[in-house]
Amino acid sequence: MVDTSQRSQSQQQFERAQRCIPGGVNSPARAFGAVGGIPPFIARGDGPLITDVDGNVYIDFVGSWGPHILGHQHPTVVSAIQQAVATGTSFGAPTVAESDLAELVCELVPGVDRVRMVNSGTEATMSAIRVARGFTSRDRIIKFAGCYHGHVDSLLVQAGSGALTLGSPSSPGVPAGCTSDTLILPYNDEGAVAQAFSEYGESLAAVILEPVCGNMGCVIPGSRFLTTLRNLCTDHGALLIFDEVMTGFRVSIHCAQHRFSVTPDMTTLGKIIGGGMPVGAYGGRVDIMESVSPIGQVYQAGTLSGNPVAMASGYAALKILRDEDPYDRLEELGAQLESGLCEAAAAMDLAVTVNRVGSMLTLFFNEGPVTDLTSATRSDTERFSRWFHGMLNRGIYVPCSQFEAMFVSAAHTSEHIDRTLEAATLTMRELVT
Ligand code: KE4
Repeated sequence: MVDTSQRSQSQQQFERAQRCIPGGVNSPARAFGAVGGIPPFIARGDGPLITDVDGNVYIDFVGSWGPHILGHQHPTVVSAIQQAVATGTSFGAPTVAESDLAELVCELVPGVDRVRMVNSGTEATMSAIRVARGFTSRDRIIKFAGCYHGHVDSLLVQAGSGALTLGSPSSPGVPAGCTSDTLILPYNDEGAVAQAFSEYGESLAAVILEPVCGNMGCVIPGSRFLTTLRNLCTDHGALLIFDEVMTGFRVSIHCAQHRFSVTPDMTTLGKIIGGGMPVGAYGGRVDIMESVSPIGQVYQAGTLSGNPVAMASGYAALKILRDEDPYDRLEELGAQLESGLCEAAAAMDLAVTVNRVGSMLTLFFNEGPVTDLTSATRSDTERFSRWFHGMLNRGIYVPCSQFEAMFVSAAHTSEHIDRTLEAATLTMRELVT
């Protein structure tokens, strides 16, 4: 058993960081708030491994929360970044690299015929919502409980008192007016969607969702859910937006929209599209995207959008995914991990549910099934915290929340999965004793 519980350098760095950065982190998800303890400060990544400042090595199933489907420091991606940075970093002017990546995205994503690059998934979803509202001249939007689309004001919203009431802000600092046109529905609830359309249909600008949810843990769309949304949006003139920031190029080289055979009107992208560099994107039908400035009236802009270094990184990563097609192997590794976790838990009569699509999966401490936020939040989060620390101390780095997804990369091997399952068995045994 590897004991990586010694984290003195990380502790010092965490104390230092907290003196100048809120919570010591630049994104709350990293602060271990849900599990407690000191987050390891990471010094480097190599393939499927990360090493912290105390020299502890971990098998990484976070992958920077999704971008590293190829593993850390893929040589071709690193080389593309080095070559790009050798000619400058940013010009605030058009570059060839932007067209290279845009053409590849339009080639790979069925519902994208025009695409605008931005710098994060949040920027992508914020922009897509504005474009949908501008294109339809409507204000109301539907989102689903448990789906996260970044820290966009209109999407930081909690369900109103009644099932069909418009939302109220879920964060201080968001004015009620920003969320008063946002309706929150239960994920996978086709009846609630049909009722919402019958009540609000002609005033709806868009429906936005994660086609496979990763932000309440991995939750899979029911067999008719995406098709139902597609048909209702078409019938009522609302735009269907797939937030594929997490699923894009993760569950298929052609995204979830290809895997589930439902084409949205707009798609938002992030994470993998940047190959580890800050890139987001939104795109869709030509008629919709031609409403975007400078050719259209909907304004959206960004100093570093389409940054040539980030473009080169994303282009290299997507080309590898397209040309080397690791998806069958990602499926095999994901299946090996899923079945091993389920077998280990069953052997100890430990109540778990594993939801998986390809190389993204979540182990819920929950009898199951887990199909929406209500069922996901029935999970035993105290038991999850013990699981998390047991795995961390055995050199396995999983997401620090029950309500996130694990990611397997093309750099993982069957041996890495076997080592992970050995650690899982030891950790689960601790949970049941
Ligand atoms: P960013 O602004 O963090 O690049 O993307 C926001 C976003 C949008 N849509 C989906 C489906 C997402 O999953 C995300 C961000 N995901 C989280 C974790 N699940 C990022 C981690 C973090 O916030 O630090």
